[in-house]
Amino acid sequence: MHSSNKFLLFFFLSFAALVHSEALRRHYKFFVNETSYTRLCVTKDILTVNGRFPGPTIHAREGDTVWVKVYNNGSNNITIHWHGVKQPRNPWSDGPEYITQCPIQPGDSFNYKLIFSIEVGTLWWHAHSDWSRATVHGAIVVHPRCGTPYPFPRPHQEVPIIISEWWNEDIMEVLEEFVASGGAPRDSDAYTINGQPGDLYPCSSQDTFKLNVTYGKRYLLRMVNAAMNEIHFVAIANHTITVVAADASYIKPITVDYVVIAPGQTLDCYFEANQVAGGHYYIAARAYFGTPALALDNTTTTAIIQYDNSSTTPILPTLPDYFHTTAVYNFTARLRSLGPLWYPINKYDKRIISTVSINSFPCQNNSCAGPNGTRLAASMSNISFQLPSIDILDAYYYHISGVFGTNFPRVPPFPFNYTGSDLALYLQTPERATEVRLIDYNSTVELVFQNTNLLVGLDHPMHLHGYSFYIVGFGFGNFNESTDPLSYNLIDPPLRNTVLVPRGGWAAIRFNARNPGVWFLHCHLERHLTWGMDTTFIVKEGTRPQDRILPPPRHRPRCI
Ligand SMILES: *[C@@H]1O[C@H](CO)[C@@H](O)[C@H](O)[C@H]1NC(C)=O
Ligand SMILES: *[C@@H]1O[C@H](CO)[C@@H](O)[C@H](O)[C@H]1NC(C)=O
Ligand SMILES: *[C@@H]1O[C@H](CO)[C@@H](O)[C@H](O)[C@H]1NC(C)=O
Ligand SMILES: *[C@@H]1O[C@H](CO)[C@@H](O)[C@H](O)[C@H]1NC(C)=O
Ligand SMILES: *[C@@H]1O[C@H](CO)[C@@H](O)[C@H](O)[C@H]1NC(C)=O
Ligand SMILES: *[C@@H]1O[C@H](CO)[C@@H](O)[C@H](O)[C@H]1NC(C)=O
Ligand SMILES: *[C@@H]1O[C@H](CO)[C@@H](O)[C@H](O)[C@H]1NC(C)=O
Ligand SMILES: *[C@@H]1O[C@H](CO)[C@@H](O)[C@H](O)[C@H]1NC(C)=O
Ligand SMILES: *[C@@H]1O[C@H](CO)[C@@H](O)[C@H](O)[C@H]1NC(C)=O
Ligand SMILES: *[C@@H]1O[C@H](CO)[C@@H](O)[C@H](O)[C@H]1NC(C)=O
Ligand SMILES: *[C@@H]1O[C@H](CO)[C@@H](O)[C@H](O)[C@H]1NC(C)=O
Ligand SMILES: *[C@@H]1O[C@H](CO)[C@@H](O)[C@H](O)[C@H]1NC(C)=O
Ligand SMILES: [Cu+2]
Repeated sequence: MHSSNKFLLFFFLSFAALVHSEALRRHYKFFVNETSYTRLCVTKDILTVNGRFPGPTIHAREGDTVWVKVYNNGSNNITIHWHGVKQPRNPWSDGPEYITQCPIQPGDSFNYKLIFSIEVGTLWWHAHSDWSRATVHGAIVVHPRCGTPYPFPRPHQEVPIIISEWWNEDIMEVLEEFVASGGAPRDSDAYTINGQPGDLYPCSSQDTFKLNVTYGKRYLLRMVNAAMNEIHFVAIANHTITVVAADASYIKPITVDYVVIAPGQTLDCYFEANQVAGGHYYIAARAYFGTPALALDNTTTTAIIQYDNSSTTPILPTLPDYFHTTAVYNFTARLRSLGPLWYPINKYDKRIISTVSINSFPCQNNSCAGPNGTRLAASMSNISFQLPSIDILDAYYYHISGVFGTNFPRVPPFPFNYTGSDLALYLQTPERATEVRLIDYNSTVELVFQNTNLLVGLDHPMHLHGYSFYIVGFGFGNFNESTDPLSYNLIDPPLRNTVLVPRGGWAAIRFNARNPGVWFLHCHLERHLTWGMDTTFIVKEGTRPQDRILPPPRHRPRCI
């Protein structure tokens, strides 16, 4: 090579490295406060990080450790969860309030330590206290290790696409009204893409999120569903989408007309700007409800892809119908992990079966807004989980008794025809308790979620903290312990942190319990989380020092 070329190449590479490493910081500062925003012609204060909605993107590299100091400059308690970051041995920084920490109170701060391990791709962070995550959330981009390319063609540009949900009322009022009434929460007024509803809503055309594209280039969309209560279909008019990763784990690429993304999930996908005629095209997202029994927000949020040499009215893509369950599970069935499995899952040590149900409690004078005047609830294995007032991690670590019990059952306490119609009314009422399940260190767990048709059968995105798990199977009807495992995929199941459990069906996951700690397990639909479709797994410590929970950070928020 000619020496001046060499010099130029060296200069170029150093410059590229500089640009990249600047994005990869080890320390971030998050200032949480109320900031004024206008959407749908309504101006109100929303809780934000650094004044931004959605909040700032965190960039990290595979295996990094990153610190985020969160200052609470607002007027509500807050905690932040790093969704999908496994935090090996470090439950202290996981974030769910009253599970691994007490909230950061106004005027206080907490320095979270994020330990990345095998995650690569897109994750996200969000508030994990009351309903603050409606506006307190942002993307986490985990870049591959230095010198490791993507296992797919290099994109020209990478863009976060964060779907979320907007209420014209204050979110704390929505939550209070919801809890007080005993019924369903009021519907949101819009969905948003990167904080903007899009031009199908009033007062929104100016600010619609737009992505300029050049013919012949490839664009990587780092998609997050941060919506509170709805699973979404997403499509791009006249462009197919190639999905390459799910929940920060590579999959065998699939090319599809639409994607399905549940709250808590992420998808890395690219599209080719291949329209010779140029033009403007909508990226559109709207909800999947599963059943007409729910009247949820049925609006459509949009962003626009615009080719640089044209201006036309954007074209809308076709999205599957609100009730199209087959369209959802056709998509999820196609996700297969790309590489070899991280650990063997052909055998398991313990199978846990848990029902996931919508329930109701009796209400004084039948005055609640649930069916027949009852109070709506939700449960796992018939236990509607109650948050304690001291976090479970502290209670466990410091042996404080009376905070939680260890009787979360291995199988549902009484069997019934879970997916039957006309279920007996008495089955509707769960127990209220704070019961966890203890898991042996390094055991391989199979966890089967059995959906039920109590009150209304709905799809539930179940999220486990501290782990990614292999989704080995799912199906419709009641899980059959002798026949259903025969059709498991033990070859290339997807590795995810949130699994969609079909309405009227079941889903089975396997994971190796090698991350000791206190890990929340819950439905990622916020209303179901509030109603108690939650539990906690305590994975015991191993015997060697490197198999134990890290020592607690010195300064932590107090529970008083
Ligand atoms: C909230 O924080 C943002 C960014 O940190 C700052 O610009 C703004 O002034 C703050 N607002 C209030 C009301 O303190
Ligand atoms: C934010 O809160 C921290 C303490 O948590 C305080 O030191 C800082 O001055 C506050 N910043 C603003 C802008 O209020
Ligand atoms: C995108 O293209 C439009 C029209 O050509 C232009 O006005 C706008 O500034 C561009 N936006 C960006 C971010 O480059
Ligand atoms: C986009 O797709 C629609 C059908 O879905 C077709 O009618 C239209 O011609 C396409 N437009 C362009 C610009 O390719
Ligand atoms: C836009 O650019 C493409 C590629 O250069 C070209 O083929 C196409 O004719 C252009 N379209 C318009 C409307 O100018
Ligand atoms: C959305 O729901 C409203 C009733 O709440 C109904 O009037 C409207 O037709 C629905 N829109 C769509 C696109 O289904
Ligand atoms: C789902 O997949 C099945 C079999 O692979 C196919 O017959 C069916 O048409 C698909 N349905 C949809 C809505 O894509
Ligand atoms: C329930 O009804 C009784 C008698 O009708 C009444 O005294 C009481 O205030 C009612 N309670 C509520 C919560 O409405
Ligand atoms: C409401 O009460 C009626 C009459 O007792 C009963 O048939 C129905 O199943 C009840 N619905 C619910 C959701 O409890
Ligand atoms: C469970 O309920 C379904 C739907 O009502 C019915 O088809 C099935 O036969 C029932 N199974 C058993 C074992 O009763
Ligand atoms: C975990 O269990 C496997 C299989 O029983 C064993 O080979 C391995 O050494 C164990 N690892 C640890 C860290 O205990
Ligand atoms: C904030 O957190 C503290 C500590 O857990 C708690 O005592 C207080 O009730 C919380 N405040 C609100 C409004 O929830
Ligand atoms: Cu749910």
